Amino acid sequence: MHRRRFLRRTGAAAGVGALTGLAGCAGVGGDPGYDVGMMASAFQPVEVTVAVGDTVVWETTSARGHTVTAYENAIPDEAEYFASGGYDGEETARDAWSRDFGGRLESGDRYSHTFAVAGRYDYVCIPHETGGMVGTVVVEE
Ligand SMILES: [Cu+2]
Repeated sequence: MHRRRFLRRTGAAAGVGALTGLAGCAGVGGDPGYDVGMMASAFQPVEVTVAVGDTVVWETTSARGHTVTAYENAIPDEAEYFASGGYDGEETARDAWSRDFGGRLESGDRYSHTFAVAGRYDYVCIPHETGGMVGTVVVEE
């Protein structure tokens, strides 16, 4: 599947580091360098399916700032919590946003997370939650 290959490639690019992967090669060869774009009020695509060990890269592709914030109760029990800003829990992430927009990804900013546990992960963009900006990562064995 194209998506699988794509994710594997971005994972490798992320390992290379900021010099290439994050320098902004959007559009080159049709590979945007990220897996999930954050549009004005939606994750695109809303759902992605990856394999255990894959890294998913999000990028804010609109002018508005967004967050990637896992729903603590909607990820596998054994899974590591994830949120832009590196917060270790949903409440912490929400508090940080309320306080000073902690975890905000401005236009062109990226966030990535490597999924080590199979299962379904639902996440949200805190400032646009009421607008329905939620997404899902499905991690297969
Ligand atoms: Cu948002």
